[in-house]
Amino acid sequence: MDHEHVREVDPAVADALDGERDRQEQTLAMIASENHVSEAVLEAQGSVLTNKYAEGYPGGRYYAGCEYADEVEELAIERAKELWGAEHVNVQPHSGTQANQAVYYAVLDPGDKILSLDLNHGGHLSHGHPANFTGQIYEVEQYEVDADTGYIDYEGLREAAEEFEPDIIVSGYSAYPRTVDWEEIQAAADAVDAYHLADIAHITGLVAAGVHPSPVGVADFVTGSTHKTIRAGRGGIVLCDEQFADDIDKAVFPGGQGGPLMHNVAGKAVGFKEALDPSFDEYAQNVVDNADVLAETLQDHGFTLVSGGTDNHLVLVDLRDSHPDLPGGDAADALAAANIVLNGNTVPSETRSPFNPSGIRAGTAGLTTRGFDAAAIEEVGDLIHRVVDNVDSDDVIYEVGERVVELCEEHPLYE
Ligand code: DSN
Repeated sequence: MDHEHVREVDPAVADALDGERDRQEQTLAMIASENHVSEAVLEAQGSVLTNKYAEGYPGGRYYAGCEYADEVEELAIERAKELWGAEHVNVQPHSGTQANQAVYYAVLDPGDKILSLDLNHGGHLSHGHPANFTGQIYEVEQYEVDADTGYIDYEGLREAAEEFEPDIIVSGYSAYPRTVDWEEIQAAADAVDAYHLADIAHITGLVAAGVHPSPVGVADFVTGSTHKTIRAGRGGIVLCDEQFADDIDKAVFPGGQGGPLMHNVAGKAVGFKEALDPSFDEYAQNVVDNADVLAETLQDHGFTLVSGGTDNHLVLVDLRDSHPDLPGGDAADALAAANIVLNGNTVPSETRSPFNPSGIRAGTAGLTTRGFDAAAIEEVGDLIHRVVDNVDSDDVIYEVGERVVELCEEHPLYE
């Protein structure tokens, strides 16, 4: 992966691409929303399909010359149907947020009501945050996790739904370490005649592999991104029953997007094929097992985890008990200096700013892709502890950074 053609034209960008490749090789990608796609997916995403406009859908495009675009999109759709068992799939959303946007656009009018999880409790910007379009054109009320357990407060959600009478309830989260009970949320939606959107962006791969229960066939709409735990081409996806197919397709195009990014759709098709291989189920199970090992290791070192552990691919550490003077952003900076890349994250009952919050979030999807087993993950947990306990020690950060490079070399990413 030398970027030789880029180098001929643009050495500055080639240097940056080489730098990013080396950064990924030599650091631990523990941002819970990241992963490493295969070289096949990279090749598909960097293919000639980037040149093609294909507004419309297979068999009904607005431009000529779409025969290969049709083939690729049909393959992506068929594979997605098989992976998630959905009646209808739209593979064109450019991102998870645009998948959500399509659902809102399909079934809501401006001023309609969204009930969603608070961002500090694990929600997502596109679920109604004031800085996002959803918080500006819809009326939003939020539910929370239980203050004591860190689990979704399903009773509070039901009460909030009865009081607020939302048009849609959003479930599915970006910093929630526990299994989601889709049926509980569906029951709350049914009780007030609301739609239910389950955003499985983080856990698409876990759901496809059956290591997390599926909301498909429970919620009215399921959205996701395609580059996190599912490890396919970058972008988003909408899954729904046939009855909503036309509304969703129109909401994606022309409602919210122009021409689909067909090179990314090709990346999705290739990644979905890889995920249909039985080895992917083993990978997804390993992701969850590794997260559990990480959770236990961190707890053994005295860290407090939101909800006391994890059922999925991520752990959320609330630093306020173990390191009351260390905000999560500063912890993440020290870890990055030691080649461990994760993010500062807000936690329930947040007392700091989102720019330097009280928690750190770490995921195991990327490390599992490069073959980290339980012993290696336990060592990573030890290294995280060493850095967080010594954020002002250049010596510790240097030593941990060196060990991380060795671990990375033992688990190469791209040949
Ligand atoms: N940025 C993603 C995350 O980190 O969870 C969600 O969009």
